[in-house]
Amino acid sequence: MERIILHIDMDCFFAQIEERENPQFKGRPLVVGSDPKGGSGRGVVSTANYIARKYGIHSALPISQAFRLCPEAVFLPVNFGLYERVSENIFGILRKYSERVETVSLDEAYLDLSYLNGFKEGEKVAREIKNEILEKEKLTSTIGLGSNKAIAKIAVNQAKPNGLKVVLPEEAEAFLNHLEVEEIPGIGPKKVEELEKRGIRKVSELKELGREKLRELFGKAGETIYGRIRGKDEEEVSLKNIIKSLGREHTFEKDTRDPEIIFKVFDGIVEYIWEELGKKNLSFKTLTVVCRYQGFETHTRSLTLKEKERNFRIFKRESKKMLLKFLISSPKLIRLIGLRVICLEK
Ligand code: TTP
Ligand code: MG
Repeated sequence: MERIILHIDMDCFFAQIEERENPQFKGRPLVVGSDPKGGSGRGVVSTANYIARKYGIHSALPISQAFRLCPEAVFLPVNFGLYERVSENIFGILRKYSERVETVSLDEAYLDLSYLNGFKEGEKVAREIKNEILEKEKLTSTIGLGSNKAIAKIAVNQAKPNGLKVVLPEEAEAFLNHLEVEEIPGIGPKKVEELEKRGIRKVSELKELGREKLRELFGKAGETIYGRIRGKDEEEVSLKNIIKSLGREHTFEKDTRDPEIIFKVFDGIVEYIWEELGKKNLSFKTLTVVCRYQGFETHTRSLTLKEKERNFRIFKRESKKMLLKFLISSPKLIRLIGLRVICLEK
């Protein structure tokens, strides 16, 4: 059966909420993130509004660099609680339009609209969703519509900001052929580089590689990529109830390798996240530890449990094991550590 999949992603989410709350900053470049401290701050940018992006400022850029690029920008701290409340309101609106809603992050979701009668109706619903969010929350969003999740997501990336893009099933193949390989979800920067060495830039060129070659290049994911670039992506809009990911990071005032300092900070992070899980009555399923070494080289390690879990000892033990591996595997000084958790309903 032909599916109608909608992907929605809010535009510069944290920054747009701050603009709404602080109308006096309208029209100015605005950056949400850690304190730039006049250029000596050591954290990163969470996000920037589209005016600030013109200066080259983007998510995950060191805040000191953002300050250098545009010292006159408005710099605001992250008010996570507020963004979470707004996110819940938005998801509430989305759930009126489909029983199948998969929330991917605070500002992003997939809806299965296959119950509708064709893409014309799908487009109408997409407009209604955009309008309702704008009316109720005063926020703009971007929506992509396609016959699977990958196409819907690519459509969103192309239509940003405040856009709506529909890729009809009969247009899908031509649409995909024209893309650069990095536009395909699942093909990261490292793979893009490898492919480029083989002279492959466009999806149409990638299609010339057979199944076997793709499996060699991408491992297990090769099969998924093989289908995806041909417009076949069977992945369902999941009802797994991944509610959200919770995370916290810490940038040390000075790069360090002192285990006492590092583990003291990490214990604080572990306890903070555990408390948040408790307050929201959530279980955890995936733990990701982030470690950024001196010079900004950033690595992550993840553990996904077979079953969702609610045991603090496991939570703490597994997180610390991953952090320890970072300490052992490199002699470099550490700049930042963090922990992110994918949570599920109890
Ligand atoms: P995104 O949807 O990736 O970005 P965005 O909504 O700010 O901008 P866009 O219009 O391109 O969608 O992420 C949603 C929010 O998540 C973002 O507003 C801030 C937060 N975030 C971070 O804190 N750090 C990050 O590195 C990224 C990518 C996002
Ligand atoms: Mg967004």
